Amino acid sequence: MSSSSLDERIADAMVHGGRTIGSDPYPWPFDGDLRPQNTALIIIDMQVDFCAPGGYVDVMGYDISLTRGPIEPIRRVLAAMRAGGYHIIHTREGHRPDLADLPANKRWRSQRIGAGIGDQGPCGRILVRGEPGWEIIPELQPEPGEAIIDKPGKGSFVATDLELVLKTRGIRNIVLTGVTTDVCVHTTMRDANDMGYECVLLSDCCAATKVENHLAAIDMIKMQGGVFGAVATSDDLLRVIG
Ligand code: C5J
Repeated sequence: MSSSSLDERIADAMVHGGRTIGSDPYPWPFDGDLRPQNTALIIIDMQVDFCAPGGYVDVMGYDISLTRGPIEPIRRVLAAMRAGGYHIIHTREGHRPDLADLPANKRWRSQRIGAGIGDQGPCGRILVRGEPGWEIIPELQPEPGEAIIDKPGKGSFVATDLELVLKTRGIRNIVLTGVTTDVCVHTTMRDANDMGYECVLLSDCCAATKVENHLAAIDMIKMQGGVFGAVATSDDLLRVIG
């Protein structure tokens, strides 16, 4: 780690080809150090259970046209970041078939609304690893070499090796996409931010099961000068890296 001051390092990054994207409430990343080697795209939970007919979100009665909205923008960002040699990470929310990692309260709450996690649904057992509903949707299938993080919770760090993957690969900038903005994406962003990662959320590459929650979640990020990081659109990113 260099002993130079933060201001010196930021000035150095800018002089040596520093790049930022147009984002709110500050140009991201904060120090202009945006490179394929230190930056990952994380695509959160773009699974059948969250974005396809017969999945968990559909069974709960929410409108999957909302959670399907980010598919095309994510596809464009994914193609550009793959082409640019950036790190690509996918996550999947799901539980062991024996449900040993499913907290009783999580199961109870889902059963109460008729979408019991672990129970049989139109796409197999809901949110259970290996079932058709748990698979990533065909439009955003991972390619060989891209890390897939299986998580039993809403955040991507608890009970996973995501931190080890990020550290091993030298990643410190994270571009967040996926569903849902207010639950798994936000939890992951908050945790990553607390761990010192420099995060940006792409607003059109995320969605919630309620538009107001999506908008509120975006607003929360931008408080206090960017309390959890920054917010941009896919076009803002593609203009710089595309
Ligand atoms: C939820 C998620 N909403 N992926 N999961 O239960 O956001």
